[in-house]
Amino acid sequence: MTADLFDELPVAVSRETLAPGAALLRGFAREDDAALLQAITELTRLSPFRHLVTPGGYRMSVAMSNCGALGWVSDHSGYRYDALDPLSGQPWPAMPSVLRSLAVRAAAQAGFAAFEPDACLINRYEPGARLSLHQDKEEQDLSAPIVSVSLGLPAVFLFGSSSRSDRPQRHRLVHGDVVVWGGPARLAFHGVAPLADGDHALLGRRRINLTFRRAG
Ligand code: MD3
Ligand code: FE
Repeated sequence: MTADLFDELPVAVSRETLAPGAALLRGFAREDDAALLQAITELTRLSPFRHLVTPGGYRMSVAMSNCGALGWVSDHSGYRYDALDPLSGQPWPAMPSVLRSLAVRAAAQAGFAAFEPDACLINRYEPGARLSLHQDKEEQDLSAPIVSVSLGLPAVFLFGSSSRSDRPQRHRLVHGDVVVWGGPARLAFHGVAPLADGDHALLGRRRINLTFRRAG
C-alpha cells in the first residue's frame, strides 16, 4: 500500500500567521499563474493600467486597473469605489472566474467561508514604485477580508498596527504568495517598499498585486 493521504495536497503551499487575522498562504497562486496573467492581459486591454492622482495632487508610482462590479479610483476629489472606469466611461471588465475562484478558495482556507468579492484592484509595480503606509477603509463591509495575490518580482511588504506611528513588520512576498487580511488585521496600516529591480521569468521587471475586496 503506497498511496498516502497527502497525495492530493498541492506541493510547496504552506500557511503561516503574520499577525492575528493575517494568514500567509505561500505559493497558493503558483499553479494558476499563467491563467491569471492571461486574464489580466485581456482585461487590461479594456481598462488599461494608469497612474492615478492622489487627493493631494501626487501621481502614484504604482499603475492601477480594476475588474469586477466596482473599481477603486483616486483623483483630486478623494478615494472611492466607482462602477465605471473613468478612462472609458464604461463599467470595469467583469472579474474573470480564474481570479474570483482563487480569492474565494484562499479566503475559505483562512476561515472566511462566504467571501464574495465585488472588486479587484490590480496594482502594477515597476522598479522604484512604492505604496506608502495607508489603511483600506473605503469598503462598506469591514467584516469581509481582503485577499492579496503577489505575482512577478518580490516585494518588501510593510505591515503595521492600527496606529500609523508603530514600527511596521517587514515581510518578503514572492510570486504566487497569497495573504488573507481579516478580523483584527483588517484596518492595519500597510504599504510596499520601493520595488527592487530584477528579472522575473514570467513578468520581467514588474510586480503585479491583486487585491480582492467586498467594497459595496
Ligand atoms: C492589510 N496593496 O492595494 S497587498 C492596496 O502589494 C495595497 O499592492 C499592496 O495595499 C500591494 O491597498 C499590499 C496587501 C494588503 C492589502 C490590503 C490590506 C494588506 C492589507 C488591507 C488591510 C490590511
Ligand atoms: Fe492597501
